[in-house]
Amino acid sequence: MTRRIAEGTRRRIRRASLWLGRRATPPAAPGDGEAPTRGTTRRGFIQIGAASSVAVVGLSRVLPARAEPEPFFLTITEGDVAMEDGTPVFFRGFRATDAIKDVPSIPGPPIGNTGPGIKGRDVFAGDDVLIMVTNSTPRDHTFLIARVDADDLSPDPAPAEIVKTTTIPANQTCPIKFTAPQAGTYMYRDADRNNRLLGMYGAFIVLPRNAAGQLRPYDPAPDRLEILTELRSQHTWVLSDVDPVLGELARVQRRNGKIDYPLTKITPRYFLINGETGVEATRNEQLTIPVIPLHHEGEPFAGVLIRCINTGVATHALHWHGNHVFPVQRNAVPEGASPKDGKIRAFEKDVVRIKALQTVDVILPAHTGFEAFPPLNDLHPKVAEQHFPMHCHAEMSQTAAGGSYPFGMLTDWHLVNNQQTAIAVRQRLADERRDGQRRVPDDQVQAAIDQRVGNSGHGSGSGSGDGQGQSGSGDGASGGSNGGSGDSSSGSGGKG
Ligand SMILES: [Cu+2]
Repeated sequence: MTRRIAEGTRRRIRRASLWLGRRATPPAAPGDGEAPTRGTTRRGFIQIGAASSVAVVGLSRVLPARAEPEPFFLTITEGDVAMEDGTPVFFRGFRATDAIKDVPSIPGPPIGNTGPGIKGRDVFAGDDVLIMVTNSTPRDHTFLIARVDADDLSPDPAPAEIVKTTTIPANQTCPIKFTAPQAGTYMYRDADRNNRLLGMYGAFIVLPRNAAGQLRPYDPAPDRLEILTELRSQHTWVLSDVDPVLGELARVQRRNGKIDYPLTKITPRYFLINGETGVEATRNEQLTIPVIPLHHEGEPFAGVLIRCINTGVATHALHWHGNHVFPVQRNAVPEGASPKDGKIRAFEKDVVRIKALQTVDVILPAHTGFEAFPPLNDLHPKVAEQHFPMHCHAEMSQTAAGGSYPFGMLTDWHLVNNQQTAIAVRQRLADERRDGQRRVPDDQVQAAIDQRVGNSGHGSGSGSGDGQGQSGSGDGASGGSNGGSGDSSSGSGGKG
């Protein structure tokens, strides 16, 4: 499952080395916290860039001299959010203070730019950051940003606090002012575990200060893995575990800031990426889904950065079909020298394990898996667009509500032959997403329910393992529908 780059094929070594350098770099000019040392402009991270020289166009912003920071505004609220199967789940969470609807946003509004493109205001390492947190609930809450590398199970985790746990009293607004830490992927949250599980979290993204306006996860330094080419885009995946029972406790304990519900009782039933699952999570090209123009022979190596944040209590194991990924940063710490032999390497991973409260940033290369066959060429039926799933390998998180598949922690990624196709694919996904949000006429819903009830109405409790024919004919509706009743009866036979 885990291999060093150096143990792959010769071609893999050559290509991977081109892209993820393993040599020490000359020391970077140390950031003095005032301004980027190279270049005077900053820009939001681009959605697609054919080459970095092209990519700079149009998105430049001039760095102001150290002025009072423009605040981010968050409001703590609560309310029902419908899950994929229609179940309303009660959440405590954050929303944008100027949001029109007073319901929690799951995940909370990001602080910083989550990408792709410009999705939120950039925060650079060393910036002054001001977050105005309004608590619109009748109970106290807390606000915390901490680098965590112990998981939630340890009795007394000792996080490195970036923002110390700050109490936001009921019905009050508190300014949270701090200096942005080292570049990386962080989470803001209520310090209380149950409040976090109820939805009180969001992404906090800090960009490197000395990357000369390029999209990189961190500043270069001799003791860090060197990334030789700029990344084509970045994405942020906020992973959520949702336990509706905890939500029901919160619903009836409005004034209680800390709900008494031990970790041993927590049973998440919904698992989300950026608040979504199912078909919605495979169409969200605005936020979640990389649509990556293929890296062509002879071009500088290309990939996208995916920042994964586990807000839950379960350990998740993300698996990208179609290619492997390179974790380059964990808990906002770049991959560095191995304590065993002092060497700096990138590990190529099929599945990436992310424990509770951890963040892992991976690079997904913009090429087809090297073992893929037949090779991609002009005769290949998928030459213009390949599309692959990504899902969590932790078994319970592949479903919703304890068994509804595939409504778990999943999404897709697409590899396309050029930028024109990338634009077309994004447009198609956006169209499908809009179509999927249209209300289905009631008679069609009823017809679907009738058909479903008919198909699955095989007799229960008979325990007769070989009564497939009878079982099939017992399904009034499906028995009459077509000759395929054998399919459903074999399913029920297997169950019996
Ligand atoms: Cu898999």
